[in-house]
This record gives sequence, structure tokens and C-alpha cells, in this order.
Amino acid sequence: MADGQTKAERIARALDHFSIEIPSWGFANTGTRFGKFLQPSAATSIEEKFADASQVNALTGVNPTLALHVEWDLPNGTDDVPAIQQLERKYGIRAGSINPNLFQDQAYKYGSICNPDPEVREKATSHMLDCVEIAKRLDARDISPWVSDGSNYPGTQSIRKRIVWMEESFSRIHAALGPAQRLLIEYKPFEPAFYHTDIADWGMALELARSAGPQALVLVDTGHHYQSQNIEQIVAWLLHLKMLGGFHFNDRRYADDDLTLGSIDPYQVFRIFHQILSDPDLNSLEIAFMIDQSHNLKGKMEAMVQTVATAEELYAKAALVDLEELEVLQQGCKLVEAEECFRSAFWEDVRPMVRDWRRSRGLPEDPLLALAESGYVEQITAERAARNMKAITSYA
Ligand code: LRH
Ligand code: MN
Ligand code: MN
Repeated sequence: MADGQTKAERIARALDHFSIEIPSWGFANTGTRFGKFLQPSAATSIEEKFADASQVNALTGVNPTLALHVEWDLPNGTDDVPAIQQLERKYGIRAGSINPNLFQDQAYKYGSICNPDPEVREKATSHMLDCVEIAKRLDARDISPWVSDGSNYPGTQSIRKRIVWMEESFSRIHAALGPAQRLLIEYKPFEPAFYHTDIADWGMALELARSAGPQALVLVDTGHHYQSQNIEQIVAWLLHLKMLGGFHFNDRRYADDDLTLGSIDPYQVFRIFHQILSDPDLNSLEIAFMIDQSHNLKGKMEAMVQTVATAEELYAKAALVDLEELEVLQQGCKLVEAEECFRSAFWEDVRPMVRDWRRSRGLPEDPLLALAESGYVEQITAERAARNMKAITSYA
């Protein structure tokens, strides 16, 4: 490489600084909006989610935090904080991003913070303020709301008024943040709303973050874009503006499919990672890499370990792009040479070097194999099957 480092050294340096947060909901019986196929090994409680996360981290070494969805994981709000703290200690996993839930309560039929009814807006805002408080007590940095609000038919809602209501709500949330906390605003073009979604794209999320205050940033969920949208360009812009707070990683073929990272288009993930790894301020970037996936068919544990291993491999590939050489080629408009320089890193089989890195850090070389050999899935299947089968019976 132009900087004198070997490929293995480059990969080791990149992976030593890599971590990715796993979502509590990735271990539970989640599925599609048409239903879900219950799994005997799925987590049935917050303790089981922590146990699963801890097992994934033991195998991969790069998942020290667990994203929590407040409605699902802390149904009693701040009252549940001591129980979470106990689980943190027991399983050696810290609470990660705190996700408010603005989409399940029946009160949110016509919106949460964009609802024309001020009482509903207040309910939604106070839920987010509770989330800030939960995050403070758990020493969690990020509060990451996804606002599902929107409308299904033209003319049925005032898009303009709803912008103002969002600005008001986010300003209040921002004012409640502690000095080290951040508000990460997620966008999504459609679903559940099918005519307009109040935060439909990165431009809207960016403006809302700017109007909320300096600790508000944008969260990019890779599944939340229209077909063929250039996500790495959005990432480049957000990096340029210093407004990129984090990612929800997953893959998609059609819409918000929540499939395994890199299963459909690994080159896109590589291109996104390249934008980050080529940022001039790389060492001071604080970007929350998070997984947001829901597996209806794959085993939850296997899918999570597979995702993390894939993320490591794609990050390692992106670390192999020879940035100095690429810059010279780009500047000289050597198009084919530049493209080859870029994508030869993508074609590199980094798996042997990633395995070496894992071994040198005392981790299993092949985390998926290690999971299979550990017997963990069989153990949790035996422990949880009865509870899950009961649910299956009542579901039928
Ligand atoms: C919405 C979303 C959002 C939610 C999660 C469960 O599609 O991406 O991040 O919190 O799914
Ligand atoms: Mn998401
Ligand atoms: Mn989503």
C-alpha cells in the first residue's frame, strides 16, 4: 500500500476501531407486517435479549452495546431502569441507543408529534422526554426517534402545520438533552404512511436536526430509501456537513425489508464504509453503527452473528482502498484506473486476514462455526421452546 502498511495491518487497525450495536428486537419474535413465524429459540424477555447479545459479543468482540426499544424493553419507562442496569452488570453488555416508540399506541392513528390534536402531540413529546431521562440514567448517549407520522391521502393533512409541530417537539427534546447526549433523527420515505411521510428523506431530517440544536444529527437507515438511491452520496454530504449521527444497517431488495446486511448488495455497504474511512476527520468521527434487522425465517442468533461478521468483512475491504493512489487517479481523471483501484479492494478476499485478526484478539476465527459448536442455540431452544410454543399454539 502507498502508506507502507501491509494489508493485514490496515485491516487490523480498522477493525480495532470498529464496533456495531445490535438491536434488542433482532432477538425477539418479530417478522413482517403480514405476520411472523415464531421461533422456539427467540428471546421472550429483556433478560433473554441481553443474554443473546452477550453471546454474540463473546463470539465477535465488537458488539458491546444493545439498542433498546422503550415500549418493548422498558414498558414501565424509568421504573425499569434499575432492572436494565442489573442486566448490564450481569451480562457485560451496556444499554445502547434508546428508541422511543411513536408508532404503536392507538392514540397515534393520525400521528404522534404531528397529530392535529395537541394532547396527542404532548403525549408523544413527553414519551420522548422520558426516553431522554432513561438514557441519562443508563448513561446512554443516543436517543433515536423514528417518526412514523404521515397521511394516506392528498389533502387530508396540513403538511406545513406538521412541520412546525415537529420543530416544536424536537426543540423541547433537544433542550432536555445532557451535554454528552445526542438526538438522532431517522427518516423513511413511506410505510406505514403511503401518501406523505412527515420525515421522508435526509433533507427533512437534516433541517429538523438543525432547527432542534447542535446535538441533533441525522440517522441513516439503509433500508429507508427509494430504489437505486445513491446512499453513499447522502453519507458523503452528511459527513461534509458534520451531521451524520449514525446508521441503522440492513439490506433490502424492494422496500424496508430489514434483510441481513450485505445480503443483496454488499458493494453498497463497501461504498458507504469507504466514505467514512476516507473522511479527513476519521479519528474524531462519532458515528453510531447500529443494526436494524428483523429476521422472520433465519434463526435470530445465527442471523445476528452472520450480520456482524459481514459488517467486519465489508469494513475490512473498505479499509484496503489505497486512498493516496485513488486521489492521484481521481485528480488525473484516470477513470478506469481509479475504478479498478477502488473496486480491487472490494474484490479482495479479506476473510483470511479477518480470521487472523480475530485470532490475534482472542476471538473465535469463525464466529458462526463457534456459535454452532457452542450449543447455545440448542440450549436456548430447550429453555424457551415451551414459552414460545405456547405462543405458537395461541397464535394458531
Ligand atoms: C422503522 C424502523 C425504526 C424502528 C425500527 C423497529 O422502519 O427502521 O428504526 O425503530 O424500524
Ligand atoms: Mn431503523
Ligand atoms: Mn425500518
